[in-house]
Amino acid sequence: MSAYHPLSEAEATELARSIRDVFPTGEDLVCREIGDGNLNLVFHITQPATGRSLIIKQALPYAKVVGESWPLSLDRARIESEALVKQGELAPGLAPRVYKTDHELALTVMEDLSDHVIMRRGLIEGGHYPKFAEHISEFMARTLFFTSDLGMNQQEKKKLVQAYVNPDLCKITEDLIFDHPYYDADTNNIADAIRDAAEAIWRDEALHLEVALLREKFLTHAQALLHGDLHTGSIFVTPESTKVIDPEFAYYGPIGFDIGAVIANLLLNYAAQEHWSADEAARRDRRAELLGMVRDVWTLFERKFRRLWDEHGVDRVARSPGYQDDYMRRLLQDAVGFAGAKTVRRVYGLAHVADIDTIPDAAARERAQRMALAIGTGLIRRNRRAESIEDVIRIAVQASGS
Ligand code: SR1
Ligand code: MG
Repeated sequence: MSAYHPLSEAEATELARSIRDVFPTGEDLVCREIGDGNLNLVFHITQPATGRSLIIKQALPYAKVVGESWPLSLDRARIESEALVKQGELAPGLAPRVYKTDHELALTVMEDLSDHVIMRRGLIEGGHYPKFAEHISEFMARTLFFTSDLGMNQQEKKKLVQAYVNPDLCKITEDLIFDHPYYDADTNNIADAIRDAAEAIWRDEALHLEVALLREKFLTHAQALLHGDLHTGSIFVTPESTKVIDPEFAYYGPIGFDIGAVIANLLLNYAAQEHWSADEAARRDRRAELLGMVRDVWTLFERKFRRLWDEHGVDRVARSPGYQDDYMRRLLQDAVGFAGAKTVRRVYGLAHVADIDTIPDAAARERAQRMALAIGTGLIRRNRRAESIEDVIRIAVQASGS
């Protein structure tokens, strides 16, 4: 196939036919474009006769959520496919298999995970994922440690920093997470009912200082190769399995950004329980479960990251007494701050979350939005003073009034 153009379903089918690992026989294939994200085309191709299937993800040269007026580099598809392969190597079983990449067509052919559910949908529908914290902490500890100066040769790391320079996608984050929610930007999408809460945030200069400090870390702190967009829409789950997808925002950044993304999205669902739990008792139980997941994600991550450091640390300086403790304290504080910023932007920034937006009852939706903002701003205010993951739990419990 030739130079870049968005594939038709017929072209996607032809391409799929060449993936002999998945379709060794010539029976008919059925293709559907199922992309419901913000940026890309996603083709789901099945072979009804054998039950085999795969996914083709193709980048568009603009942000689908906005249109052609927002151009985006196709190089993000190369970054995504290389990150998928690297994450699959570093965290076996926790990323989809990649069958083929085509940089010219800006696409990746990968494992179909339709036997899993997107975690955001699973949580909305009340699913239980008892192994999630174990899996996601493993994914983050291994991918972040082994791409950092702690876990790999530092000159080789500089080459990776270069390979993963991702300016267009970083710019989306810089604007939509660290800038636009803090003034009356055109991109914001603010429900009338909570405009007063957004305006209060626009006036809060102490909060703006904390966000500026977090943004500085995002801009300058090339600690490890991040996933870069690790929300619950980028994670497929079953009760037994977890697969992390969509690392198109991958770049070298602060480790706490990925951890904060996971925590923020659990807390957004926590706030959304204003609607999704059937009654007060169910709500109390579900929220306790979600906070247990938040606690476990951090606690297991910390334990695993420290163990990797002790067993695989690459140099002498990193064994300086006190350095590991200081580093882990800073990771926690960064994670708390980034979790806060990621929570706020999902309430009235450009891209919201279905957990809250699909709440049909206006009053419950408004309560959830206000609660998420209270949690998000609480985390941002706390970040540099956070001492333990219990600080996060306390802020969430206080915001829910329970
Ligand atoms: C224009 S893209 C909007 C958001 O979708 C992605 O998942 C990222 O979180 C981005 O900020
Ligand atoms: Mg995505």
